[in-house]
Amino acid sequence: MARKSLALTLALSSTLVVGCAAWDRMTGGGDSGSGAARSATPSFSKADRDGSGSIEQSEAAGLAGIDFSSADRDGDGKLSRSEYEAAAQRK
Ligand SMILES: [Ca+2]
Ligand SMILES: [Ca+2]
Repeated sequence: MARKSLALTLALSSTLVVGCAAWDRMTGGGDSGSGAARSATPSFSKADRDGSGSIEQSEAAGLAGIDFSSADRDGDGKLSRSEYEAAAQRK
């Protein structure tokens, strides 16, 4: 009985680890691999990693030269293309 639950625990935790790694890859992996950090602000279409048509705060977090709170002029919690481009030029 004990052995069975241990195996189950192991299976669950390895599933979690794999799931987190996959999620990290999907979401861009946070700040790992920022070795190519340049000061140039990427184009809107590059910055919009999920293709939703706007830059969410999580997408803006990894962008050089973007101060999200001042860039979000209308305060809707995301940057439209015009908000993003204005902020990119303003720096
Ligand atoms: Ca987006
Ligand atoms: Ca906005």
